[in-house]
Amino acid sequence: MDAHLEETQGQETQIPVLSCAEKNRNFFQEKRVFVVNLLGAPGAGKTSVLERVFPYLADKVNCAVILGDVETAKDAQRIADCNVPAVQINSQETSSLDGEMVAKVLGMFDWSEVDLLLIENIGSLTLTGQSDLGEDLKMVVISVPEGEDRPAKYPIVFSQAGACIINKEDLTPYAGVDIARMEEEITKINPNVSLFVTSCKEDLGLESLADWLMEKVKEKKQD
Ligand SMILES: Nc1nc2c(ncn2[C@@H]2O[C@H](COP(=O)(O)OP(=O)(O)O)[C@@H](O)[C@H]2O)c(=O)[nH]1
Ligand SMILES: [Mg+2]
Repeated sequence: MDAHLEETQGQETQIPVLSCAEKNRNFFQEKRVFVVNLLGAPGAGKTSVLERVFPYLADKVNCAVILGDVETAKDAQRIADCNVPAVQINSQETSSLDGEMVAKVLGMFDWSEVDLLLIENIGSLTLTGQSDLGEDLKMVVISVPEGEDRPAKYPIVFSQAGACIINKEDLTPYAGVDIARMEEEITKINPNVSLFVTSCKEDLGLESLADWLMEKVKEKKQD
């Protein structure tokens, strides 16, 4: 029998048994909240991109953030300092968030006040590629110093992403990395990905990213 189906006793009908991720997805659909699963290596700039994109979303889109880290609530504090509701999950021995971990904290937000939920997954380019939290979209952050060959080495996460942010553009002269080649490597794996080049230090590309997110939020409301 299909893993997602169980037979009800004495009846022929099969009732679908939803995974936690599917239940989350139904919940977000009901609330018309657009959800991003934000992936990337530790230090790529996931939290920084959130901090820097919020000013462009303020007064237009209500955001909330769930943050996954092995230990500490440092990232949740950074987001709370931006006046955005944030809940930290500490995964300890698990290297990726899962639907159940996210489901457990959903009661901590006032959903009437949320249009866009950003879930910063635990820093990794391996397991997180397959992690389904019930999101609408996976967005991966790669930083320039990680190098042009990073997408080819970790293709799953890039192949599953609806959007990719190439961050730390300001470090290009020091890193000796060709951003155009990096973009080529990413689109070779995933031709349909939406690409953004950003610098959190120089406030580059973040307004475009905010505009794109606002469009996604609008589409979800009309869905
Ligand atoms: N030069 C530069 N540094 C950045 C940029 N974005 C983030 N950083 C730095 O990179 C480090 C890791 O950033 P963080 O947002 O914590 O990464 P995360 O682990 O992916 O959430 C911090 O020291 C940031 O200040 C950027 O665009 N340019
Ligand atoms: Mg972080």
